[in-house]
Amino acid sequence: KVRLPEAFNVAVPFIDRHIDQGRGSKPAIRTAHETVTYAELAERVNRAGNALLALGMAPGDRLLMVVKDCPAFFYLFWGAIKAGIVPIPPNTLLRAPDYAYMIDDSGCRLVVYSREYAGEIEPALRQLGAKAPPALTVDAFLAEVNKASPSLVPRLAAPDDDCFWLYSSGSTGRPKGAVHAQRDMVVTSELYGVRVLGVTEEDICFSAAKLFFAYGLGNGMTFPLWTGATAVLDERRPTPDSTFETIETFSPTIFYGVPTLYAAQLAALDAKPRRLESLRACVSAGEALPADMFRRWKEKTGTVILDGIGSTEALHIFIGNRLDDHRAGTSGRPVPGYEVRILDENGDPVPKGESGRLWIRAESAAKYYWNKPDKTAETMVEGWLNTGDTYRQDDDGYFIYEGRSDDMLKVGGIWCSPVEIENCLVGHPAVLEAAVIGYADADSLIKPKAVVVLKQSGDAGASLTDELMTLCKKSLAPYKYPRWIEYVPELPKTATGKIQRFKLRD
Ligand code: 3SK
Repeated sequence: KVRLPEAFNVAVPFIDRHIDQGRGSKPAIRTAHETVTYAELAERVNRAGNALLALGMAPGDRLLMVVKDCPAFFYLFWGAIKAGIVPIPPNTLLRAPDYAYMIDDSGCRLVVYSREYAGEIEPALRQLGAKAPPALTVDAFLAEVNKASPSLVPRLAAPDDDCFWLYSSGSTGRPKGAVHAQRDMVVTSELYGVRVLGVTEEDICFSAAKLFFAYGLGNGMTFPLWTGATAVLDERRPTPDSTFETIETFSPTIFYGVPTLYAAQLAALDAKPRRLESLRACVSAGEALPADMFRRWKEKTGTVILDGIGSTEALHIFIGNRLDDHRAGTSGRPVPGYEVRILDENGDPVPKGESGRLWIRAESAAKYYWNKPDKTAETMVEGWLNTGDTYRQDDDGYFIYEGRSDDMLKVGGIWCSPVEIENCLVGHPAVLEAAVIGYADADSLIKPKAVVVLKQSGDAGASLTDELMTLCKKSLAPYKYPRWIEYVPELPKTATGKIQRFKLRD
């Protein structure tokens, strides 16, 4: 168990502690535009907390922060927490209706957004009309920060008190606000960051997975701040070129990616070698890393990729490979401090080697889903979390991912609901019905594939396929569009009319 005082504020050990420990002049954050020391970070966090209070927020209020990977993300997140305000950083790739839903569902008192997202946030606010809370851009917020006082007394809380939320998507229905407690970031940073990865203050951490993602939040913010290391932030869309350039410029010691990016990086390394020798470890999560990719990366870079599995609800990786204990093609073994069970449909443990549903018990687990008691009861049972993943263990105890127990897909490491893509496709006048399934691409990574029934079968053709793909790209978060569209005369269904996606997968 991770021990914490009865009354504390988690911003103190993550931010202020470093000043007392003599790290004031050390870089906490580096970007292509600026370096922020621990002393500057502590001061700006205080100013940000004071600015939020001056803008009318009170302890317990929620702040929706749709912010790119930049130092202001840190100021807002920690300033809110230090002032007792609850920050909610959603996925920044969503569309206006998604944000309208989250603003309304969370009852947030303020929205702060990077100006790059104005094209989605402003229509979301307009859609809410009189119900919309005040909103301002990060630039406008930073102007308030500059005017605010540099000292802020931390608002005391218990380790179990609400601290921040992350929205998690479901196979049907709307995203769920997973409510995390003050304790949770300490637990993930200590159990996975320190005890599995061995992050120390000597490390320089670069996460291509963005901060809004639970995986990126740990990799790129809480692990470096917990250990007094340096976080490298890159606001650009992660591509092989952008990530290699960042690695060559800042010499990180740990790089965190997802399999889709590692696949693209491997292809780029075939064309042009890059200087990656600063890396002592690479980490992957979001979807299972194919064994072949692990081998090719090691061959090309000399570094291993430590694959692991985590969740928004658990906050970070709970089963993972380690530098001194890894096996390609597996998610590794349970992170010390996490309990893991594979259960059959009756809730009994399966014999070793057999597949079943993965349940975990985690001190970092979300307390509940906001406003969703039924979903909370399904997922969080007597202290255990139902991950929704099917797993088996090999003879040596390594965990092997076998797929989802529902129809959800992970695309580039981000959850994607087939129902949402299907709803978008049936919005096209030529489409009668659609089913979306995961389909493996040339790198064995899953992408959405649509199976479509048309109103008039003669309409199928390349131009309709282009139209449908464009419609999805425009209406949905861009990673969700179907990479392939197949036309069929009818879809397999149950007697009650439910689409049997598993039959299409087979
Ligand atoms: O997808 C994962 O494996 C993951 C890992 C760490 C934190 C969050 C998630 C969803």
